Amino acid sequence: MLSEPFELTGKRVWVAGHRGMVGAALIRRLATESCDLLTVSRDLLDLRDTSAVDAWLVENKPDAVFLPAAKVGGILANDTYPAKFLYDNLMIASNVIHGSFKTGVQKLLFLGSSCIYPKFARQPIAEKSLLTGPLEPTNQWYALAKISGIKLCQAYRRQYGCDFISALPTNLYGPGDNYELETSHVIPALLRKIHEAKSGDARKVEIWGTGAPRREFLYVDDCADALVFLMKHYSEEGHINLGSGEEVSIRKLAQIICKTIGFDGQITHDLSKPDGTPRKLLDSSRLRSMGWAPAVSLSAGLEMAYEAFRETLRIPNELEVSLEQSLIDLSERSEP
Ligand code: GFB
Repeated sequence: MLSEPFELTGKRVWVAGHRGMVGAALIRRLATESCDLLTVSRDLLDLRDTSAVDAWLVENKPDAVFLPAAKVGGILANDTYPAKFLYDNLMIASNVIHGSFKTGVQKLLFLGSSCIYPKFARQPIAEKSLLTGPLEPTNQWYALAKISGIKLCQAYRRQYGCDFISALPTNLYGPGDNYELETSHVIPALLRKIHEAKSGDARKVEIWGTGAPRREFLYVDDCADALVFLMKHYSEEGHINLGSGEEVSIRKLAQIICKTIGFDGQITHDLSKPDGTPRKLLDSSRLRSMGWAPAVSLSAGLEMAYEAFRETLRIPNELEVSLEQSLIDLSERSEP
C-alpha cells in the first residue's frame, strides 16, 4: 500500500479552498513541510469558472494540489439547495482536476465524503461499497458531485497516468467550522445551541430528529495530517477511507456536549427535521495498515472545538470594529 514517498519539500503546493475548515487545517499542517504554499481567495478565483481556473493554474504552476474546496453543509442545507450542491461541486471538481491535468500537476488529492456511500451500506463501510445501493436522499446531490470527482481522478489516472488520488473523510469538526444553525453540521450546531442555552439560563435545548442516528467524527487537524500523509505515501486508483473509528449516537453526542459546556437542562427533539442516514461508520483499516491513526479523541476534540467556537464570539466582526472606531473618532472630535 505504501508508495514511493512524494516529497513536498521545495514543491509549489496549492490548497484549493484554504479558507474552509479543512483548507485552513491543511495550511496549519503544511507550515512544517518546507513547501511553497499557494492560495487564492474565492473573490479572486471562482473555482466554478473554467477559464479563470485554467488561467490561474498556467500562471501559478503548482506541483501538487489539495482539493478540499466544495460547497458544503449539513443535512438541512443539502436537502434545501440541491442545484447549488450538485452544480457547484461538479464544476469545482471538473475544473481543478482537468486544469491540473492540462498544466502537468504532479499529484492531486481530491476530498470526497463518507455521505457518498449508500444509505444502508453494510457497516463499517468498506471502500468497495461505493455505488452498490441507493444514496441518502437528503444529500444525493452533493454525493453525486463528489462521486464524479472520485471517478474523474480514477479516469485521468487510467487514461493519462495522472497521480490523482481521492480520500473520503468521515464527518469532520473543529476550528473554522460553520455555526449558522440552518446550514451547519451537527457538532457546531449543538456547540452553539447548548452554549446559548446555558448563557441564557434556558432549561432545555432542542436537537433535530430522533437522536438515534449514529455518526463517526474526526477532528479536522487529524484529517489534515492524514491528507498530508496520503499525499506523500498513497498512489492508487481506488479512493481511501479516512475515519476515526469512534462513533456515537446523536443523542449521546448531545449529552457529551452538554457535559463539555456545563449545561444540565433537558434535551428535546424537533421531529420535523430529518435523521438522514442511520449510520456512517467507515472501515479505515486500509489507512491504518499504512501506519496512520488519529491523535485526537472525541472528548478532547469537543473541548478544543468548543474553545474555537468561543473564540468566534470574542472576535468582533469588521462592522463592529469600524463602528467602534468611528464612535471613538466622534467623541475625540467633540471634545473641547
Ligand atoms: O451533521 P449533519 O447535519 O449531517 O446531521 P449528516 C447529523 C445528524 O445530526 C442528523 C442530527 O441525524 C441530524 O438530524 N442533528 C441533531 C442535527 N441536531 C442537529 C442540528 O442542530 N443541526 C444539524 N445539522 N444536525 C451530512 C451530509 O450528513 O454529512 C453532508 O448532508 C456531508 O453532505 C456531511 O457529507 C459530512 O451527517 O446527516
